[in-house]
Amino acid sequence: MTEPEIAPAPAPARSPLADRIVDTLIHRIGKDERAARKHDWLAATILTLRDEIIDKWMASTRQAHAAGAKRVYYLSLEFLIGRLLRDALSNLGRNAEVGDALAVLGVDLAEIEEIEPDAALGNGGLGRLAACFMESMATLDLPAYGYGIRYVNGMFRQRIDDGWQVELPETWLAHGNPWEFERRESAYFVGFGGEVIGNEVGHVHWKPAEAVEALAYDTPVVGWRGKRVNTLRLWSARAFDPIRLDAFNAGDHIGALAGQVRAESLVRVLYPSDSSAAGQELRLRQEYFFSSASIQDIVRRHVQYFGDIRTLPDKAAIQLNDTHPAVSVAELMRLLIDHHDLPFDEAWEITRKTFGYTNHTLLPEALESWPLPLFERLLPRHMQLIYAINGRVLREARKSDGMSDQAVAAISLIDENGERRVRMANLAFVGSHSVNGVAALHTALMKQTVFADLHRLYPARINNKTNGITPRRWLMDCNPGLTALVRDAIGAEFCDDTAKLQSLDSFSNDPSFRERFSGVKRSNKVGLSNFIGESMGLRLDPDALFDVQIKRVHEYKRQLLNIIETVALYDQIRSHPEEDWTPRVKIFAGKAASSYHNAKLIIKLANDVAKRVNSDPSVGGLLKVAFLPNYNVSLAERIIPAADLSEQISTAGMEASGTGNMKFALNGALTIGTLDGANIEIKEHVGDDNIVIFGLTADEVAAKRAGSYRPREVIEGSRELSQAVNAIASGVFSPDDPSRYRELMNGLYDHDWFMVAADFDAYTAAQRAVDARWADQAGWQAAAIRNVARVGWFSSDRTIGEYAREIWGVM
Ligand code: BZD
Repeated sequence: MTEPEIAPAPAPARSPLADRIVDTLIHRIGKDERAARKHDWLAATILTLRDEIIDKWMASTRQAHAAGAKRVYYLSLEFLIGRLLRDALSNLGRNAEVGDALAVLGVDLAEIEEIEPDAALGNGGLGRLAACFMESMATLDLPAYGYGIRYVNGMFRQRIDDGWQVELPETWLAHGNPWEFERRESAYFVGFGGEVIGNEVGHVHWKPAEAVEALAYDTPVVGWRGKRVNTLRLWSARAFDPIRLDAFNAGDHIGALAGQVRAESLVRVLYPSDSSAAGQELRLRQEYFFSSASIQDIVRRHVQYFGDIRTLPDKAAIQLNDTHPAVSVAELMRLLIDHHDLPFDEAWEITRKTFGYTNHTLLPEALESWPLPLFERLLPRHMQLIYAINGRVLREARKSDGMSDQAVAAISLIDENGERRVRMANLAFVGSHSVNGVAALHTALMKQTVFADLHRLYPARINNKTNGITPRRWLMDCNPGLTALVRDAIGAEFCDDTAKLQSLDSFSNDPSFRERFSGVKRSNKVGLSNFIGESMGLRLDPDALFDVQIKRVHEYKRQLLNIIETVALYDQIRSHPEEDWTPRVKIFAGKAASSYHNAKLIIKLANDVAKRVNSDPSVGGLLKVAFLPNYNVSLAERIIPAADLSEQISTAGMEASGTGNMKFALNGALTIGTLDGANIEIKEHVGDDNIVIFGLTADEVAAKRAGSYRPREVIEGSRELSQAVNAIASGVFSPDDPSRYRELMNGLYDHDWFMVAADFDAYTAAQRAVDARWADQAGWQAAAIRNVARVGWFSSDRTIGEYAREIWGVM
């Protein structure tokens, strides 16, 4: 008997969109369908989408122009934007359509999304905040530009070799960048060094000794529902003379290229330190390079559209993301005075009305200041202007009641203690009409500590804008399961306004909803477990409690507290195997600044502890430790939806805000945290019963530091803590080098600046309270649901609305 003939199923018809993608592939990538590899499909898809975005982009620009609208300029040395394709597709509502079109072509959208490079032009929270803000400004239909640097090598790639962090260059541009447009017409001269001719009274002319050309690359930023498309403009650098032919012809083939090499060094790497001022000349050059290009561009656009430079504050709001762009204050003054012939006083008024400054840290080592001789050599005209600004500010200070000499010295733009230095935070403060902190506690501490005297002189200037995160990337795109579940329960309105998540609250009492909710979490945990299994060979139980701390590694963030507690728990489980322990998986990820010795040692310790614990059959399935290499935005998108417990355990008073804390809560993790940064406001929103708070307050930390805190006594007084610390110090986890952690542990005994010992018992107790809550799964899921329902306020749409109304005057 012959088999009946089955006609092949007719190939699904190609949509016009599929045809366009193929057309792009052929004509712009130069490949046909058979030859195309995944990267070619990725580029063709992005270019096709970009063509559609361009129409909206131009419409947005035209509309702002026609309305004579005020524009917002967000100046940031960092934009941690991550991958863009999924975000753009979902904001345009084109996910399904593009997925179908590619499927017909035999291409899996999820697969090509996964190979898009993660654009890591930032270190951590500050850079990611800038990216969330860009998306929210487009969503709120605000005409806005982001300005930054197009680093050739962004944040380094982290490899873990035998437990140690190894830094490798990140090559995100290796396959080209289909998102960006090179704007050959937008190029500016940026000078360095040289001399100032003339004096402050007459006409002044700065003759730089060297110069580079700043060249613009624009990336479209698509808002939610594609309402508006804004521009992220990143500067690259090139020499005016790419090759000196005279030198080349004379045989100096290398020297002939020196100018180009020097220019390129400006945009070559992101400084990978997030917690100490970089200090090197190249960093100041980067700061001035991007500030100058951006301010020139803003001024050029204003004059072109509005004619009169004196109306700048009515039409432009420039926000300084920390002090990295603070030299912009002096640069705008220079352009107004030297190029637009305005008198100093008028220039100063325009400048102050135009700028706003956001502070992100109180850590003294992170407050930027530059040796005065270096600053003067590199930017002689700016130095003159800073002296003139300082003269004005100090006169005001001396006139003001009750200002001591000490207070006046603290206000000065020049630090006269020891080697004279230019204080960038003071420059940003006096040059702005608004100075904001990023969470309520942080803002209060700014007033009491680093800016106490400036605050007394200008009491109306400091204000708070609690950070937020974009719910598109951090809920809808990274957690489609939860998004669908929430939509089924309360409708889709929350997609346009996260305050509407509130209606989810009552579902916390609905057992069937709780079951579906925990089902979504479980499937996210299975996904993460598979990923960890495949990439690290570590098998995890998705029913264990996933306890996650992912962020930059820094002593103040206290990964060490978490690791020591893990060691203590390990010890307890081994001593009392009969007890009813909650199975836990401790997940860590994060990069350490390459020069930060203790942070790198903490990474090694996490890996050493993982190695020992994971291979110990006596703790079996009860405890596993995983340090995931190369933490970045994409990895965060994978981990956060799978977390049960969010570790936000910084020493109180030290984490300005935190934004990871918000992402976890929005994805239904419970927080274990200190009363620090935005944790305090998260607690107020979710309610005391739905968060686990422990430890010293910021005031108590300050009092302990000022008083007679004796960590040695604390450690010796706690059996669990001393056992864990001694085990680590004596080499239990580092048999190959028993003294590896001796110094690190001695630091706890001797000074314990970060209060690890002081908070240890409270932290352990809080962890055991977490175990007890976990045993009551209905209660746990209910609390997790209430977290999702109650943290809608932490949307960056809300934050940007506040900036727009209260700082920028654009809403
Ligand atoms: O900014 C962070 C703070 O530590 C967080 O508390 C806060 O939530 C975010 C956003 O406001 N600061 C940084 O991320 N800082 C840096 O990355 C940085 C980079 C270069 C130089 C100095 C600091």
